[in-house]
Amino acid sequence: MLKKDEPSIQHYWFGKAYRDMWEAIRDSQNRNLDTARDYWRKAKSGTGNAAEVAIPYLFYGTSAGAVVVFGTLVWLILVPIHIVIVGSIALCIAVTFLTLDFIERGYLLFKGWTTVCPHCGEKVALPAFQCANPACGKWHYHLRPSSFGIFKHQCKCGQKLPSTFLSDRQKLKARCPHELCEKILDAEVALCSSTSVISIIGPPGAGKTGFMIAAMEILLNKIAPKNFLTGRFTDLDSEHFFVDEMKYITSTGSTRKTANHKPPAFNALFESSKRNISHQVYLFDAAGEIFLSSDKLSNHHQFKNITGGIIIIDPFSLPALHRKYDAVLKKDGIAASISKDDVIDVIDRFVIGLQRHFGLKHNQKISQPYAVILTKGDLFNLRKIFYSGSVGSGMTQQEERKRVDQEVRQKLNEWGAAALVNTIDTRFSNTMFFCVAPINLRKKSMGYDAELSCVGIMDPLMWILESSKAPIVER
Ligand SMILES: Nc1nc2c(ncn2[C@@H]2O[C@H](COP(=O)(O)OP(=O)(O)OP(=O)(O)O)[C@@H](O)[C@H]2O)c(=O)[nH]1
Ligand SMILES: [Mg+2]
Ligand SMILES: [Zn+2]
Ligand SMILES: [Zn+2]
Repeated sequence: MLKKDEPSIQHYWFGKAYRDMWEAIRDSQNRNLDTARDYWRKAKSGTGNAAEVAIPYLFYGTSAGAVVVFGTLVWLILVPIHIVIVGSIALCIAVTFLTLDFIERGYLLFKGWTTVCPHCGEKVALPAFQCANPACGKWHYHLRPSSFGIFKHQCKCGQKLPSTFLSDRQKLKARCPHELCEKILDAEVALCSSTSVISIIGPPGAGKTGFMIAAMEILLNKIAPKNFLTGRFTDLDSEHFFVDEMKYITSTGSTRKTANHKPPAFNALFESSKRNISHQVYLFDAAGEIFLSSDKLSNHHQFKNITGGIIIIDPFSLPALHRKYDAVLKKDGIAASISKDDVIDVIDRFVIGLQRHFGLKHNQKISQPYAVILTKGDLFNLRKIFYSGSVGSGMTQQEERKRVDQEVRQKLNEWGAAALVNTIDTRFSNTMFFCVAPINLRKKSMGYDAELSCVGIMDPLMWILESSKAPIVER
């Protein structure tokens, strides 16, 4: 919810001008009446004989009457003229600020600039800006061309603040305008960039965080340079989490379970001054537990702004592979890293959550692109089933994607997951199936050795970014 009270002074022609005008109108009428009262007093001042009483009475009485009648007449003519003049000036200013506001909004729309708060997931049409006067520090929630001012608003402390991006509003300190969040935002990034919100969905332990770390690595170090962009994290929390998680994977062979200590989102900005691009990719990796109840989704506003999604499936949790590999996984001591929950339940609850809380209609399929990903493809060389021998087969990228999509679907059917494929097809209208290996876990004589290998991550990412027309991959 946006706060309504604005600590700015109304523009003169929308506030004080009216008070001044009413003051002037009241004042002129009072003066009229004072003059009439004055004459009336004089009219009654005659003493002596009848003539001495009647003459001033006649003269000043007529004058008092004339002042009341003609004064009021003139007053009645001048008041509307005054109102029209003040109103016209206010109207001109209103037209100017409405036009400028319209142009600014149109420009943002044309550029596709829109941001989603990395902290609460709500869309941020306009951040709140802090008064530049350190002694004041009040937050302004409507710093745009308006009745508070066209290019500048004046804070109640007297400080003038720029109110358009033409007048450098983005240089002010900004924060999320949503009452329950109010976390600091980089105004330049929030105001002047477009955003892809990619949500990662899957049960606890499916491999969402492993995928997310690998996806960010590929975005920053492969996709960005390939498209002549520079990429960086938009906040230190995300950057620290990324570095820590990479270290944790290589030192322990595992990711950390997602809990509250991690940033709710993983946000990076990709820029190219040459190609006039400034695009944020926001990967949202919630703890798998939120998908075990549709009502836990309601706090995560990211879900109403999704531009693309990823459904993570741990293949070793599927019936056939579970039967085949469970004993070996237990013997090797890695059975705990296999997901235990049913992906169909997760998808059903996700869809119910979207219907209950985020406006998805009951008979409506989810239309954004969703990559359905079998992960942990390094274990037992699973990924090789889909990719061996296909390299250099003369297929186009599209044909190769389609081939893998068909093969993964077929294998899922063989592995006892036909109902899962069916659920996905009933709930989503734009999907593509992949198999990846974000981490490579190698067995050693003593324990395991692990690295972030990112095998196959590029393809689903590119597919989602292309399908959702993200400017960083548009040709
Ligand atoms: N061998 C292998 N293990 C993986 C891979 N990806 C994830 N894992 C392991 O699988 C387990 C669960 O992975 P996470 O990525 O933490 O799973 P998650 O879906 O984020 O789980 P929650 O945070 O509980 O929702 C961890 O032990 C990971 O190390 C992979 O590509 N290969
Ligand atoms: Mg996780
Ligand atoms: Zn927020
Ligand atoms: Zn101030």
